[in-house]
Amino acid sequence: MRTSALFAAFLSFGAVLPAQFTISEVLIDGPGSDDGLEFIEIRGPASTPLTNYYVLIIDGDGSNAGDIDHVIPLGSVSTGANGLLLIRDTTAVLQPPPDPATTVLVYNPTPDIENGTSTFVLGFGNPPSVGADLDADDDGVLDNGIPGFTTVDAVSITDGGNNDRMYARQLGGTEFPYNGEFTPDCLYRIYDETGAPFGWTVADVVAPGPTGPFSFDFAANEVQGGLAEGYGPQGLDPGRINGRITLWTNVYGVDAANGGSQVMVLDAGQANAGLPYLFLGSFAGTRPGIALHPTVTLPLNFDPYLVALTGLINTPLLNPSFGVLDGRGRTACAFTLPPGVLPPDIVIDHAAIVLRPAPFGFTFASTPARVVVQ
Ligand SMILES: [Ca+2]
Ligand SMILES: [Ca+2]
Ligand SMILES: [Ca+2]
Ligand SMILES: [Ca+2]
Repeated sequence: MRTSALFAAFLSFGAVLPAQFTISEVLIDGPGSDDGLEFIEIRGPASTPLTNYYVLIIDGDGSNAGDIDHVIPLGSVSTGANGLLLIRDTTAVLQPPPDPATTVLVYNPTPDIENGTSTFVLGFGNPPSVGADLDADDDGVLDNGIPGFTTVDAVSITDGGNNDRMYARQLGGTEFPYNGEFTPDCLYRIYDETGAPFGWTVADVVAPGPTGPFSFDFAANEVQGGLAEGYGPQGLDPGRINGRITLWTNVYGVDAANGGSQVMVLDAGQANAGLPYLFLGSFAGTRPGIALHPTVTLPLNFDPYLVALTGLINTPLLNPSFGVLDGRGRTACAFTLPPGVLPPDIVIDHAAIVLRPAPFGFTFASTPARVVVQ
């Protein structure tokens, strides 16, 4: 990826959603039968009515592209004292149970939410009717937007089907290209320290029973967006404030034969604004990592790649691997694999550290982020 494209992605990051309400979590494909397992979590200001708000689900599968599958009215409820609304399709007890401060709205989508290519939309106004087709020619462009309806948040996933369509980007939201490995069971939002949206992640989930707890499937490596085993959120937390990771990635993997790039966005927080950072990587995993300071452990194990990166800064492979964080303590760095350099099925982890020049020290280590050579 060209540097200009990298920074275009970075600058648009987090700036597309000025809304006060956001979609924070979605489970559409639980283990076993989905009925009774599906939920959507909304996060916003505390104890605030969602008057005239709706969740829309737009089908993206082939000849059904653009069809409104579900219209879920939220106008009868307010967020809870913690800012959360949990929309559930059953009253069965969840594990772990939602925070008592969360508002729980029971709404059972019939039929169940489709597990393929879909766009999830949160907004207000006059919703379209169930069955309406907003993309008559199935070209992936909404023919007239969503007439009479104002979108405040949108996200799309896909199962990679031929002629499938995603609509979130034209609505100001985020689309996940097919990762080549798995169709996500869930979407999970990452927020920054201020509660502003930072990035979306997706995963498959596993659970010991029909009502959870729903763990991300790290064993099968069916996670993307910076979720990492042993660091940050390890599973869904419906009705509870989402956990944090500090290194987000835009794609699951890069192609071995053709090469490709993965953009990583670091959120080291306001306390680290203006300080120098360094991205490093390892082919040897994240545990136990390298202790740099009593409170700062780099989640990467020593190997020749890590050692090489300490002396090869800002190369096309990892760029810019060294620089200065912006006023919010953020930056972006791209890992770019040239064609034919590595065979498929290799996993590489990256992480970033933040340095204090004087007196010299380490103030921060990010969570690790994985890229899979596919
Ligand atoms: Ca489903
Ligand atoms: Ca169209
Ligand atoms: Ca259509
Ligand atoms: Ca949650």
